[in-house]
Amino acid sequence: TQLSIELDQIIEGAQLTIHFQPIIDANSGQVLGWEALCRGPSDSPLHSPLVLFEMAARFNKLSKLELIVLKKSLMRFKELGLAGLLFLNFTVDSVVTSINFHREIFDELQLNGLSPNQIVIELTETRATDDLFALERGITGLKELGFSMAIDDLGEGFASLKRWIKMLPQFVKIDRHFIDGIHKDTLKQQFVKSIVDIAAKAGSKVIGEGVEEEADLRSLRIQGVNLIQGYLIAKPCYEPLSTVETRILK
Ligand code: G
Ligand code: G
Ligand code: NA
Repeated sequence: TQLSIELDQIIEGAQLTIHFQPIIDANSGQVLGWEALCRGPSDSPLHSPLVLFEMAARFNKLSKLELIVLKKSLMRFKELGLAGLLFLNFTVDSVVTSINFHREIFDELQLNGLSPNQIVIELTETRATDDLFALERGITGLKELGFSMAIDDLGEGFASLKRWIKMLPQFVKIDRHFIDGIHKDTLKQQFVKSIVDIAAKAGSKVIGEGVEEEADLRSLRIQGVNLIQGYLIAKPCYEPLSTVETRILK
């Protein structure tokens, strides 16, 4: 079909672009790092990474896609001269089931003159495997190579919160659903507060995702969330300014 042809073209590297969105310290305004977000061709349903990754999974081409996204992200990060940490999204599958993949990430970094301590690997809480033993082994392996870990979209499944925290990720990212409108929602405030408390015990830093409003940012800071990402600061961008003009609350 037309879509599977497009998928192959994307996997060959053509038409795949990487956008970057900053993650900042809301107190100092300093950029902590950048999340790489991939995009297919703008006129295709595969523009959305959600659709793109679902298609790739269905055609058994997930690891090929992840490798090309990785290559492009590293190349573009260097090309743009961005400073700070590079946050990369990976599927749990690739991290858990393919130990070779760890080596591939490592080798690609070396090719680009980057080191694992500049990389934060984001795993989404919801698309987790049931094989917790394998997951833990995969994460331990990556940490031993010097990578940092982040749990993405935290809050989508509250029951799994404790088990994720057990893996002592350097970062946890709170899903934007819990951020949106937090300034007028005491339940969301309590939820975020409890994540901040548990994360502190685990030594994880908390990032609030999808911050769009100043009032929500203010509320997040009251709950102890100082690292933020969202349209309020900057949208994901093909050519981001390396110095993000931040609007920091006094
Ligand atoms: O940028 P956008 O909101 O369209 O992203 C939608 C989803 O796609 C997000 O959950 C994001 O984590 C995921 N995504 C974006 N880029 C990548 C990528 O390079 N790899 C993986 N596995 N997921 C990605
Ligand atoms: O699941 P993950 O955290 O990787 O999702 C990142 C997605 O969230 C990207 O698709 C990005 O475009 C989107 N995003 C980033 N900031 C905001 C925001 O402030 N509001 C909304 N609605 N989406 C955002
Ligand atoms: Na992410």
